[in-house]
Amino acid sequence: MFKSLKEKLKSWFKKTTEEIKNEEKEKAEHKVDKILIEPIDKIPEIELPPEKEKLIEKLAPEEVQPEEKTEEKAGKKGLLAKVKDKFIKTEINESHFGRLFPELEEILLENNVAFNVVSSVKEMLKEKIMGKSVKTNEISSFIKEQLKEVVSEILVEPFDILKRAKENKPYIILFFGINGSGKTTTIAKLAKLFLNNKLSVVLAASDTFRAASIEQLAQHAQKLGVAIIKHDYGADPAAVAFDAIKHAKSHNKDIVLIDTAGRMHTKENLIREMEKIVRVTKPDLKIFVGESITGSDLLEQLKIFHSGVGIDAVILTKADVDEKGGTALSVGHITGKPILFLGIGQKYTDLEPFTKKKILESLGLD
Ligand SMILES: Nc1nc2c(ncn2[C@@H]2O[C@H](COP(=O)(O)OP(=O)(O)O)[C@@H](O)[C@H]2O)c(=O)[nH]1
Ligand SMILES: [Mg+2]
Repeated sequence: MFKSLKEKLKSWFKKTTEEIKNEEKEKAEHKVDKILIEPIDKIPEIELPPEKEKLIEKLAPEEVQPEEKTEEKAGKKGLLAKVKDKFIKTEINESHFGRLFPELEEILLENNVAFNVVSSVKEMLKEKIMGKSVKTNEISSFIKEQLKEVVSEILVEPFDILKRAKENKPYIILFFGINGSGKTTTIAKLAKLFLNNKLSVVLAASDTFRAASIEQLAQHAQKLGVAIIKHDYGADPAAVAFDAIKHAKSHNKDIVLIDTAGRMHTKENLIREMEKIVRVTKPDLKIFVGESITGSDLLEQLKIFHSGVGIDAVILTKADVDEKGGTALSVGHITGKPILFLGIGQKYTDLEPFTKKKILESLGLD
C-alpha cells in the first residue's frame, strides 16, 4: 500500500524544494554580496585641498597587496557559502506555494485521494507554510514536516477494538458494505483475533441473499471452531441476527459478529434492510467494510451507508493489492470515523491494525 504515493511524494519533495532552495539561495547570495560591498561604496568622499592630498600620497604610498593564493580564496569562499547556507532564510510566499502545490495536487488525485480532501490539504498546508521564514537549506524538511502534520490531522486515530469489545457482553458488531468488498472474510479474520484474545465468538449469517454466502460463513465457523446461527436463504436477516444475540446471551458468549448482504434489488432496499437490522440488534459497533482499491466508488458507498445507517468505523480490505493508498487518507476526512484495520490478504492473520504512525511511515513522512 502507498507504494506509488510514497515514491511520487519523495521525488516531489526533492525536485520542487531543491528548485526553490537554489533559486532563493542565489537571490540571497546576491543580496549578501551587495551588503558586503555597499558600505565601502557608500563612504562619502572627502574633499581635501590639493596640497594636503599630495602630502598624504607621499606619506602613504598606495600599498601593493599581494594576490591572494587561489586555494586560499576558494577556501574562504567555501566557508562564506557555508555561513550563508546556515543563516539565509526564505520567507515562503504565494509564488512558492503556487509552484509547490500543483504537482502535489496531481500526485494526490492520481493516487485516489478524494478531490475535497486534496482541497483541504491545500488549505491546511498553505496555512502552515505561508509567511514562514525558513532557513533556505531546510525548506525541504520544513515542508515535509508540515505535510506530515496535515496528513496526521486528516487521519482519525483508531480506537482499541479489543478494549471496546470488553465493555458490553455480548458485544455486537454489525458489518456492512457492498458485495465482494470482503465482509465475510474480514469477519473471519476478526473472529480469529478475538479468539486469540480469549474472547468467545458467535457468527450471524445474516446475508441470506447471496448464493453460497451462508456456506461460506459456515466454513469459516467450522475452521475457527465458533458457533454460527443461520436460517435459510431468503429469511429475514434481522431475525437471524436476533437469534445469534439470543444464543450469545444464553451461552455467555463475548462477541456477536453479524454478516450482511451487500446487494438487494435496489440501493434503497439495502439501506432499509440495514436500518431494520440496526433497530433489532442495537449494535455496539457498525463497521463499514470497503475495498481500498476502488477509490472514489468506495467513498460514494461509504457516504450512502453513513448517511443511511451511520457507521462507527471502517475496515479497508485488499490493501495488499492497492499501490495507491489515497482512499485511506480520504475516509477519515469524509466521515470523521477511524479506519480500524487494513485487510492485507486472504489468510486469517492478514489483518493489520491501522495507526497514524504506520501510515505516515508508509508515506515516507515519518
Ligand atoms: N487480496 C485480498 N483479498 C481479499 C481481502 N479480503 C477479502 N478478499 C477476497 O475478496 C473476495 C470477496 O470477499 P468476501 O469476504 O466474500 O466479500 P463479501 O461479499 O463482502 O462478503 C474473496 O475472494 C476474498 O478472499 C484482502 O484483504 N486482500
Ligand atoms: Mg459475504
